[in-house]
Amino acid sequence: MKRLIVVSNRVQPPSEDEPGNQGGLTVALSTVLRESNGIWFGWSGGETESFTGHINFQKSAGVTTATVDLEPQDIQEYYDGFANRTLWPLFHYRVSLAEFERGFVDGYERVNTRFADTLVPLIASDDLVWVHDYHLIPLGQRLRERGVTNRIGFFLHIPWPPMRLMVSLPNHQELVESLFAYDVVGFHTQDWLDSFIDYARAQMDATVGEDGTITWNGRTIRAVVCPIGIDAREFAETANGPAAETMRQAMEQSAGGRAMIVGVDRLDYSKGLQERFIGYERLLSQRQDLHEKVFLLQIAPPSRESVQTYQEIRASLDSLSGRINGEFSSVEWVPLRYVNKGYARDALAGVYRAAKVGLVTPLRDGMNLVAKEFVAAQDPDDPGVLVLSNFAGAAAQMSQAVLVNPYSPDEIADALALALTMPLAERQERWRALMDTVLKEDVMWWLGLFMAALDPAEADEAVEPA
Ligand code: ADQ
Repeated sequence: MKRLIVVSNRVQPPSEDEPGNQGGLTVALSTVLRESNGIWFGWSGGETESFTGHINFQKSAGVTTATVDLEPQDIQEYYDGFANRTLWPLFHYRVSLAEFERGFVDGYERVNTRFADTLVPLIASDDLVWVHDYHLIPLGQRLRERGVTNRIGFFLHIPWPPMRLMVSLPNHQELVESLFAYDVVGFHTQDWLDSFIDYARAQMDATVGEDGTITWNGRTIRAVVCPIGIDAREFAETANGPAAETMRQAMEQSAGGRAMIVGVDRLDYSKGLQERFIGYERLLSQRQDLHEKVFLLQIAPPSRESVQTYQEIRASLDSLSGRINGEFSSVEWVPLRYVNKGYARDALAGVYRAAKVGLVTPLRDGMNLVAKEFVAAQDPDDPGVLVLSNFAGAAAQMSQAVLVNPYSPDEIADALALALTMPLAERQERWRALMDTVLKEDVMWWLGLFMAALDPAEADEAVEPA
């Protein structure tokens, strides 16, 4: 087995203390990193006055991590700036929220170059390198410029925007061209891949082969669709376990017989939280009969608080939740419980299991793992209903959910009304189909798909009869 080097903005090593409380991505990547004796490289999350390239090596649950600190200006321009104020909004189709600053581009280039300089000495001749996400698009090219000839793959965790939006990025050409330094480029869905292909054809005059290859300027890359999954079996077990059960019972008691609708998201404008609250408000104003009988629990821990748009959306949600509760609450009933903190995964599994409806309505999402977690956590005898945005990557795999247009308050209200009264047989039928997919197309399946493209020789060997 070849050694794998994973590179991502932040490194999320497995924790030795709480093995049951880590995300599927950490578990899946850790498995391969452990088995291949690999390295997980990235930013420590820490600051240093002046970048030295000093690498802090650590070993956690058998996984070696290698992290570097960044300068405050790097963090401002690369992370808060180009990654989160330019690419994140643009790639989520929110071009009016995107900020185009030359300083951000400089910081992004600087950090990608620093990453490359620091990483090159760690790469041995037979290693596979796997770069993750929008923070590090040019890293492959920086590595090639430093003589790295290894197989290098890139996976994008967020959507790829339509060509007409992409061209509003001042340095779009340079950025997209840099992707051709990779051997493999992966997306969650065919939609995102199609947008990439549209761009490559129209803007670069690239040749698209029938076998998924794209050739431009003498370089051929393989572009693949690999929808990420969760460790569904493990999550279902967690949802059945003691910590989840304690949480489920606590929720059931506090619900007092009322049906719970649950939303769990990072507080981010891409998640459609304002639109979700307004859709729920619409339901309450249309359906007097549901008053006192339902409530929405929205768990939304703040993220990226140093970015102004995130401060604005938080303020707007504070005001919306106040308005909804002010208008509809009674002395005995709070229709919207809005919680700004995170929960351990096992507790979250219990919350999902206690809910009658999972409300997952991003305006745009690369995949959305909450939708899959909600399904995996359900009780097969009495499963809740998933209401899912058409614009989440997950919708491509989860057609048995109640699919909605997240921009339409009426559609959200209708979907909620339908979900809350759905007969048991239909709930079970939809859930079984969804659970089949979530189990089959899990995180190890995703990893296998990408690794097979990154290292086709090894994949061929693996399927050859002994
Ligand atoms: P995110 O935008 O962060 O990920 P998502 O896929 O839903 O979105 O993953 C969020 C994870 O955080 C889930 O595992 C969820 O359980 C957890 N989480 C959310 N709120 C939490 C809370 N309050 N407490 C504890 N845990 C919480 C990005 C892309 C997605 C893509 C993933 C993976 O934006 O589209 O699915 O990467 O590729």
